[in-house]
Amino acid sequence: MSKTVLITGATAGFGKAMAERYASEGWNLILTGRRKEKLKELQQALAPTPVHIAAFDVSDKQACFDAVAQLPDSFKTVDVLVNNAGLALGLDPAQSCDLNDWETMIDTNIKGLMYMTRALLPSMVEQDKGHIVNLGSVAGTYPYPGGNCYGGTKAFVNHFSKNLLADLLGTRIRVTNIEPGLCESEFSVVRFKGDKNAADKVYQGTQPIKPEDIAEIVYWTTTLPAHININSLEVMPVDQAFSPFAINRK
Ligand code: NDP
Ligand code: 8X3
Repeated sequence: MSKTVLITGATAGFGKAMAERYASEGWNLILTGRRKEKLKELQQALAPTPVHIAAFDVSDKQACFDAVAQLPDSFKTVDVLVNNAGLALGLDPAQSCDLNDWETMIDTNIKGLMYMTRALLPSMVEQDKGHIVNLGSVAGTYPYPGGNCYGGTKAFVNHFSKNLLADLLGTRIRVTNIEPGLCESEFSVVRFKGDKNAADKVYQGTQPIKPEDIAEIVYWTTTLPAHININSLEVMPVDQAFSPFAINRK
């Protein structure tokens, strides 16, 4: 019988690439995001793969629980939940950034991920099977100027993922936190609020990771033998590395 994956944020970037990857292996798909038209386009492009779409904002608690409660019977058993929907907004220093941006990042990257997890976990526990893959980031481990709240939300994702594993010991449920570095998607266009030039500069002259690469890695973690859990996986392009500590000199 085909397995089912629920991917949040499937209208673009990693989520869309994951939808294509899982569809190519014969999985049933539940695809979510706010842009209904994009979900419909993807559903059509993936035909005849069985695809259920649900357009909602993950920061809306009720909408998350409703979407899960209203899954059609043939999609009710979710084998893999990919908590991928998320965003960075702005790169301004903490002292001058827009507080609304911080709230949106917390509502989406933290609360949305929590709601979807909490909505699906009881049925996973009841069936004693399932896999939750969260999209963290290298920003959750390594600070950088302007990373402030975005990095904070991804640090939450890292620790929440590991704490889930602690609670789920004794079940067959797996939890994985994928922590990518520089990847080209709509991510920077969103971060710079539609400024495509600023977004393009992030990737200029370098070879970032592609959404398809992340899709491959996510797919791999969820198709390993059932006794193996990848707790976390940090992945950066070869063209990205670390800097020395910054020092202020008078
Ligand atoms: P994209 O901007 O390309 O895609 C983000 C997806 O999230 C879209 O499908 C968007 O759909 C969805 N989304 C955003 N906000 C909401 C919301 N409130 N409710 C529902 N869906 C939402 O970014 P990526 O594919 O690059 O990013 C995916 C994840 O990976 C994010 O969590 C991001 O933080 C993380 N990540 C990205 C990295 C990168 O460099 N690109 C590196 C490390 C981590 P819609 O607009 O239709 O709602
Ligand atoms: C996205 C990677 O370095 O832009 O999570 O924060 S970074």
